Amino acid sequence: MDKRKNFKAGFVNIIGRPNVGKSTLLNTFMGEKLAITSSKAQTTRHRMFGILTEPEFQIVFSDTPGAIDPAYKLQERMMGFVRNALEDADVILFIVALEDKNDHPEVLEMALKAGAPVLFLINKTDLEKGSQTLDKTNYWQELYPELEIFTISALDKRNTDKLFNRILALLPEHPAYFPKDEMTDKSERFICSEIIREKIFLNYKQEIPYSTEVSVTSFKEEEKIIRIEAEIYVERDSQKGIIIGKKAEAIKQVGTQARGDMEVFFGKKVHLETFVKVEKDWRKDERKLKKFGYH
Ligand SMILES: Nc1nc2c(ncn2[C@@H]2O[C@H](COP(=O)(O)OP(=O)(O)OP(=O)(O)O)[C@@H](O)[C@H]2O)c(=O)[nH]1
Ligand SMILES: [Mg+2]
Repeated sequence: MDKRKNFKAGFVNIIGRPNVGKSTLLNTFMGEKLAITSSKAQTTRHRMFGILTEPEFQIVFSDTPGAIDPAYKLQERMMGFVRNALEDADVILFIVALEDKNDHPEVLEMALKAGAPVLFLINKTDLEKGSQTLDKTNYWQELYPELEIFTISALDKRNTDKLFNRILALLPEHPAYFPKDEMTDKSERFICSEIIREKIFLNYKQEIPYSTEVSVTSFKEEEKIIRIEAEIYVERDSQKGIIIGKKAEAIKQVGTQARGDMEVFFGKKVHLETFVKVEKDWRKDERKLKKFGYH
């Protein structure tokens, strides 16, 4: 008997405003920290696949940047990734966060027009005060009576199994898109640069995280250790000083935290060296954006 008969596979794309929990949900489904997350908006800048393969199915989840009105070229590129994710979806997971006052229905409208089934997720229900979850559910159900709504907590895994089963039911019969041992479309270098970026989002305030880009320039795996070199780019000289910090303590902290996460991810000892450089106004520069992988 052909074991692949009835095999299901498809693209399940996670869309929503910044900071609603898209990357956290991807990690919850993957059972692994693949995408970086932070309490600051616009942490994710690229589309990233999380590929989950079982004997009966393969789900290709897509994490995407938060949907916004782009103000500069980097954000235009980020919105391009969101549009692509709307176009090739077999299932769209549209997320809002329980506490957000304005859910920007225009993004939902875009998702509903895309043609794939949309599951509407109200996330962060673990933070509920009073009857917030029910109120928000009723509000959206009245506006869109056909909408299939799930109230979840990506962090506490509340109702995520129920959601997962619904996704599986919607998945089309199709052969696998990726080899079964592949977990993402992104390289080890990309994952490392993202881990460093996450620590920058964690450790610095205001414009610094948004002015920073990271590139892994060397990744050498030896028997017992991985040796990684990374360049951290900022937009101005003054920002370079802030990233490094007094007696280089700030950059050391970023390095230590990033190395810790890399060791968990690769299950191996990591040696990490970072270099801070200035790439003047890279966020607005077409050529520099291309160099950093924003096509
Ligand atoms: N309490 C609670 N916090 C959550 C939940 N899901 C995500 N968060 C937190 O919300 C913040 C944003 O989460 P992310 O997963 O980075 O959000 P995102 O939608 O990917 O954000 P962008 O990449 O900026 O668009 C982080 O601090 C998460 O820990 C949840 O279910 N409950
Ligand atoms: Mg994200």
